Amino acid sequence: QEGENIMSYQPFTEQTVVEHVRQLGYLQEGIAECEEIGDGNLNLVFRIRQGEQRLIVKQALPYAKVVGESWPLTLERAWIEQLALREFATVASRYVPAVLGSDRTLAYTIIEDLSDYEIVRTGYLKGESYPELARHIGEFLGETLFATSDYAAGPIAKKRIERDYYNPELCDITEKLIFTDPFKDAESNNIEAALREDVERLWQDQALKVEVTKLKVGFVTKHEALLHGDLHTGSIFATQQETKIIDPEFAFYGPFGFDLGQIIAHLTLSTFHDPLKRFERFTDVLTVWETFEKTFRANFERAVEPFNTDGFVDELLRTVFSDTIGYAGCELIRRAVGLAGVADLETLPEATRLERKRDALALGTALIKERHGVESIDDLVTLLAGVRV
Ligand code: SR1
Ligand code: MG
Repeated sequence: QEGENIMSYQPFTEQTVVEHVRQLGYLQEGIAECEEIGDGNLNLVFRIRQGEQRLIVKQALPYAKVVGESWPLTLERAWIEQLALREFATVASRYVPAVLGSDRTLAYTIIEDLSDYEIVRTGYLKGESYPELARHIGEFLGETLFATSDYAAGPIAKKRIERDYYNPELCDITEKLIFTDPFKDAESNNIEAALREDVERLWQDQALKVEVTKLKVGFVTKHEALLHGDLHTGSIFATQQETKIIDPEFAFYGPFGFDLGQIIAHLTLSTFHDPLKRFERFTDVLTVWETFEKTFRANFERAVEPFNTDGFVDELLRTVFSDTIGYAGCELIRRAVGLAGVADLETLPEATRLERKRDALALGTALIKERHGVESIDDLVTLLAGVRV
């Protein structure tokens, strides 16, 4: 824990957060501008400005904002988030914001201001493109997934890092909202009446449910590397040249393919909103995977014994690839019927929205069931692009 802190937890207001960071020495006396800009599902986010000084303070609430106080949620996630940002920065500092401060009791992290950047999902909804984004994401994942794995750190060092990322409550949200609830008549679901029949058909697909169970087992049992855990386009800030990955409060040790699958699902969802960007976004899918693979393979040259066995990395990447496809499928389905919808779908006019949600269900099902038969990233892109929009 940084510094001495005698305060107990209180959610900040625009006034109290300014006073707090002033006491810490980040601000001078006098007027500072402060705005709460959080539009995510869980936290408060304050942007503070005074002259040249610009800061972001992100504070966890003790409940899930998207549902309300009836869904209590651990404040420890804020501590895990700043630890993960610092860990990622050790090998990929160009792709994460600088952490300026953090407090475990008050559950906040202070990061550099990213006002010159835009949240990628928001940019996409306005028709924006980010030409470097896919390569940056691929490099970020190739660097961080390797660096935090057994293959780089060795089993003892890796297990020491892993201890810090025991994140059961946030993992439980993912397990329920992605792998369990969308596949049954759960209270948390948000199913449009006109989609009910389609979703009921999904619930009767026993072969699909077996495959989803296998993917969930992989999520809970494969402690391969430190994941971001929620890598959608709302967790990425970008400009035309730069990319910053934020919000790793769901960070934990999980399967290599999970973050890859999530970002591929969200690149695909963005084409459901803007079909004219299909070629660009599917090229991005290709670039994310190819850059990840190239970076991971290059790093693997220095894998520790006995993992540096000839041919092992090829086998490993084949499994990561099929896991990636399966996790992308689960994410597509949950964003169409689960608790946390996405603006890419929700802002569409009704008739188109229903069609695109059906497409998400069909494509998600195909990815999950056919993942072992997809031989290459080109085949995956062909499968993704096969959905009519
Ligand atoms: C209750 S939290 C709902 C969703 O928001 C987060 O961003 C994660 O995606 C989570 O599944
Ligand atoms: Mg988030």
